[in-house]
Amino acid sequence: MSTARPTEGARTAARREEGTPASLQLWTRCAVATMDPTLGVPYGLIQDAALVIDGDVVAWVGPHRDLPATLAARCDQQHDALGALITPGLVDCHTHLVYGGDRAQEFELRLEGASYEDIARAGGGIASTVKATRAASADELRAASLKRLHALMAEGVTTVEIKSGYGLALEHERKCLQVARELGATRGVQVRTTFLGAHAVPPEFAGQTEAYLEAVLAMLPVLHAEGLVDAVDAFCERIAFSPAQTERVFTAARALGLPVKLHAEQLSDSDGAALAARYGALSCDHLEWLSEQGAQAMATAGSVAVLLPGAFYFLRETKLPPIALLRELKVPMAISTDCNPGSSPCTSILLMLNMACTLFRMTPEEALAGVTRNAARALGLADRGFLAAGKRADFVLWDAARPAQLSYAIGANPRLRTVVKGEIL
Ligand code: DI6
Ligand code: FE
Repeated sequence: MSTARPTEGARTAARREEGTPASLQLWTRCAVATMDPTLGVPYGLIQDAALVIDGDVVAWVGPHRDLPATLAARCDQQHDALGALITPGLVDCHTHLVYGGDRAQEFELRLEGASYEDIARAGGGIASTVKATRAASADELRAASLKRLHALMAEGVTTVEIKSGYGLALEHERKCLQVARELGATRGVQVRTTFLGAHAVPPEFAGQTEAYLEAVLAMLPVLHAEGLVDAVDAFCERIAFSPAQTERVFTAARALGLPVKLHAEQLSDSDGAALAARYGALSCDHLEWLSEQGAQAMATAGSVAVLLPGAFYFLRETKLPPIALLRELKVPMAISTDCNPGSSPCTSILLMLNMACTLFRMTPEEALAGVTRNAARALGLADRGFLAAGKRADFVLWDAARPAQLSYAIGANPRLRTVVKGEIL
């Protein structure tokens, strides 16, 4: 994978040390959908743009005619984008992509009439993936998960969140988080890991949810001390953990200084979003059954609403998340694949853009903000999500005349190139 050739970022850093002027990249003949909200135009779109990259960050972006001559003179690498559309690197902020096996058989059962909840209650569902994940070696998990990661990257994803939650015992949760971290060493992508020990009750704790919760609370500090946890999540639902149990997980996260997120209001209204908001949650995810109070609590706390059209579609849900309410309350909305074997076996972020528009009636601009600016915010990453001076130089060149084409086409992949931290992949 790696060659002896130093990266652009490394070369720039070396030049800085030598005291020579830094090497700057200049990208021209492009339209840039910066997604910068301060520009006050749809998509933060700049036609006939120029983009200047200094090492691994954006130095300047704006109309080409406004590019300062002194800055242009310092650009020693010229890139002709040949009319491409440039967007920020895409952020998939909610995935469970490290798992063993698949659930095609359960899909067949559901087509014969069994519901997702029926299957979960009968010991299938998440439990069957837990069995396959525990049985898989780290190498097997890595190989299976890498295919899914590559599929996301092929569509311009440069940052991915990966949750644990199919191990449900210390050694297996550790194995999954380690695999996720190792996937983050793949060139061209950054991985953030979330501990989701409170995803389901494993078979050895059947009927003893409280006892399993104690085990989760014991795992968290260990995995955190091993440097494997960026955030903590839980599945607050009648088939999973109650609000009171969820709150214990949040208290433990807070004690370690870790941010929280929540699978909330997916199948019923458990008032999880309001609880998560009280803990300053980065995001509340799913939210089909979100109440008005829940949405208000999220607005006050500044939590992002992560909407998952793949799960809505695949489970054939009919209750839509309250998009109009979230919009009215100015709750930032993100979109993600929820890549997982049970409710969203999906590795296409572009398909999610389309479904966010067709199923959820979001605008293409909201959908794109959902996989850039707001998705970065859902991960607490202030250094990316839109293109402006000082932000990470993660961006994608697309064969598209206008940004709406990214959510309009079904099954197309107009990606031309990806640049991560200033390095062209
Ligand atoms: N909600 C979901 O949609 C996924 N996890 C969760 O808490 C589904 C997980 C699965 O069915 O394997
Ligand atoms: Fe999920």
